[in-house]
Amino acid sequence: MDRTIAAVATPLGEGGIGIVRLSGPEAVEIGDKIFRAQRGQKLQDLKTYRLRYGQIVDPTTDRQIDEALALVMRGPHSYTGEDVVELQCHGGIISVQAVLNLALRSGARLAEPGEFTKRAFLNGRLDLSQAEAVIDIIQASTSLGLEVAVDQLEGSLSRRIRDLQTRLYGVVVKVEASIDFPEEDLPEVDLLELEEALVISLEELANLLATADDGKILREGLKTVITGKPNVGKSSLLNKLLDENRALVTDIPGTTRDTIEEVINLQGVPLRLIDTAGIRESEDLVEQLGVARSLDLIQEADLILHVLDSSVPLSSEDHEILDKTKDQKRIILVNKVDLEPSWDMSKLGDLGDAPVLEISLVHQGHELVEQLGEAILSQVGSGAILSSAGSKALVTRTRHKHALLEAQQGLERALDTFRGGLPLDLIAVDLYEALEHLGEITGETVRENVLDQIFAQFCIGK
Ligand SMILES: Nc1nc2c(ncn2[C@@H]2O[C@H](COP(=O)(O)OP(=O)(O)OP(=O)(O)O)[C@@H](O)[C@H]2O)c(=O)[nH]1
Ligand SMILES: [Mg+2]
Repeated sequence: MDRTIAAVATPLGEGGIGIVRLSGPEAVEIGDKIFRAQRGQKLQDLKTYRLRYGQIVDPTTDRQIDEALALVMRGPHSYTGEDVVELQCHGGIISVQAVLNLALRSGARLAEPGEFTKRAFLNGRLDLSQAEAVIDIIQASTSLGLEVAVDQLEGSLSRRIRDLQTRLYGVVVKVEASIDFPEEDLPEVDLLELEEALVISLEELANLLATADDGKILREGLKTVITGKPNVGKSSLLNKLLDENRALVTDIPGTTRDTIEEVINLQGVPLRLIDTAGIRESEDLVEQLGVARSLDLIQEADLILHVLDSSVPLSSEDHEILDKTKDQKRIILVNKVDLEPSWDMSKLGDLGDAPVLEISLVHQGHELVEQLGEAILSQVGSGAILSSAGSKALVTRTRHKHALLEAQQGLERALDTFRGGLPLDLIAVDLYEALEHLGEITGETVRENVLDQIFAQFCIGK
């Protein structure tokens, strides 16, 4: 962090303003090399959080590149905790790039993706779960997802983790104290307190883990795979839900070859809708590849929308798909009910608790979209998502979920040891392990390569 980094912080493209951001020990110095304030004042003499109007000038040729506002924010009270200069220029692809190049030629190094936020983390401005929330805010695809990410940035998850850590450190202190004394000497009440602290911590972990499925859906979207044999109306369903003619629809079976993915916002829940190639045996190589992809996607789906055609006889393909998806959350859509039926519902056999909807994608309009939306939300139990979001911390990342699961296992072992009447020092090992896993969430005990992976998901300039 001894180098000063620079990057364009605004999206690449035409816009009213484009911002080049500098952070590091020489941010102000480099700023002064390339920015000339209208009134001649140096950025160096500027108080923190002040703006100056002036020109960006190439110091080697004295040529003016753009006009700009320069903002100075001195560390440690800046986003990164370091000296930061933001040059607010005109938002053109060439102009912003030219200003960045000047900064690079004047001593800055191009920032890596997420490096500003990484520095904020390393300087203690944010913990790791808050840094992750920054990227979630930027990438949120619905307002509900945004709400949860903002709460996390504000510290909702960090606080829950810290409370857990504090309680467990209390247990560790007691356990270590007791190691110096024979167990009989530990007062009865302390032992009870110790057990209670473990039990409460396990409950808290279970509560957090219970939010992980909903949290993941909010952050990543609900992977919803539209499947069925050829020509049943899968692409028609995608188009209907998107309200646009996104996928080709024809009466030729095997129209869709590749997968088509689009995101829709279902009452705040991002739905990643994926239309797939109709599943059947085929001689055609391209179609075979499409079918293989469809089968893979079925495995990865959070929710299956299985479309059937009521106007043609049920076939072995329909039954195969029903069998493949029997353990998954699914909704069965019996389509084309406007046509003469060629089979009745009893033929479908036992479908567990999957809802079966009779629909006509050709004849039904918006009321069908609403009906489908409700069926989808009720199937994924996202009533819970909608009511829980915003009111408490949600575990939105798989990384956090795994850390919590590991911590849970450690604590369960500790409790077993305790209840088994084994020596207390055995508990300490498990407690330390649980604490270490909790520390991964906030970043106290996280490994360097994990950090790199996390910040690599950011955009450059954040
Ligand atoms: N009568 C009637 N025809 C429909 C209905 N839904 C879809 N179709 C027609 O069925 C044909 C196939 O529709 P698609 O949406 O392309 O079906 P698909 O399942 O995507 O087909 P593949 O991509 O070949 O697997 C088209 O001609 C649609 O217009 C419906 O509710 N009623
Ligand atoms: Mg299709």
